[in-house]
Amino acid sequence: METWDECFHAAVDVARKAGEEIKVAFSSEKRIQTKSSATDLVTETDVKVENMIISTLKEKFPTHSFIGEESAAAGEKVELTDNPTWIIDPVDGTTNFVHGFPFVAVSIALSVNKKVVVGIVYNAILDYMFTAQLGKGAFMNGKPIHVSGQEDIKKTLLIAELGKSRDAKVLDIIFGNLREFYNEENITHGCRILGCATLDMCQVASGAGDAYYMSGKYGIGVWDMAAGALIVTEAGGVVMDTTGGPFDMMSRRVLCASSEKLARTIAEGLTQLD
Ligand code: LIP
Repeated sequence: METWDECFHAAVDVARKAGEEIKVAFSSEKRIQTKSSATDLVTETDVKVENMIISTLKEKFPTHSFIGEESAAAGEKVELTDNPTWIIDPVDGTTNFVHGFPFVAVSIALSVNKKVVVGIVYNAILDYMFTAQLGKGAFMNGKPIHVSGQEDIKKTLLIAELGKSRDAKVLDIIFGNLREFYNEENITHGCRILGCATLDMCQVASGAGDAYYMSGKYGIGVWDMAAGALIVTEAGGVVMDTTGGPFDMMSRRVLCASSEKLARTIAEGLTQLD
């Protein structure tokens, strides 16, 4: 079986380098622009870091393909083929980054035959390096991590996101979904919103949170999910579609949980956005 060790080490190295740039920029003045809407932010750091990651990996692996959040925003076609493909979010949690809220991460995944074999999520601000290789387990700062194994919704710390849309109908569904798990009958221990999809998934992987979901086309892309999904499954967790079907990283929907039972309970309670 082909191993992807060389790619794994290259991804860790370039994530660290990206993290250094993000950390310096985090406490400096930022130039902020908007992309698809007034709530979809981008900074010069997002673009600079993505270019650095792509050029570094391209030099090492010239035959590989690339999907990057900012390249996509600039109009590049997002196409996942069987060719080894690097999937990059240079600064996940850009709104957090702009405001100095320290849940910001660089996310790098390598997909081969449309299956993720390497996943790195690095929060340089807090120095949390989450790594996984297919079949080799998940780690935080080199130590193995595991999901909590929680099955009971009533003992769950649930993580969700609000997304970028401010459309009233979309918000009704988003807040309705939160209410489904935050009410008198279906009592979770609590709900958290961190503003950083990749770190949301890593919280589930490390057992700090029990489940996370994000549904719909309003703000989540393959770059927000690819690395995190591998880290969750390698930590013993479950990743599925928010409808309860199989996970498709190109679908813009994800539900991950510490157990199949918990994932199914949440999927049954969710109203879909699209
Ligand atoms: C963000 C996600 C966040 C989600 C936002 C957005 P970005 O990614 O990490 O969880 O709620 O809508 O997609 O744009 O900061 O890389």
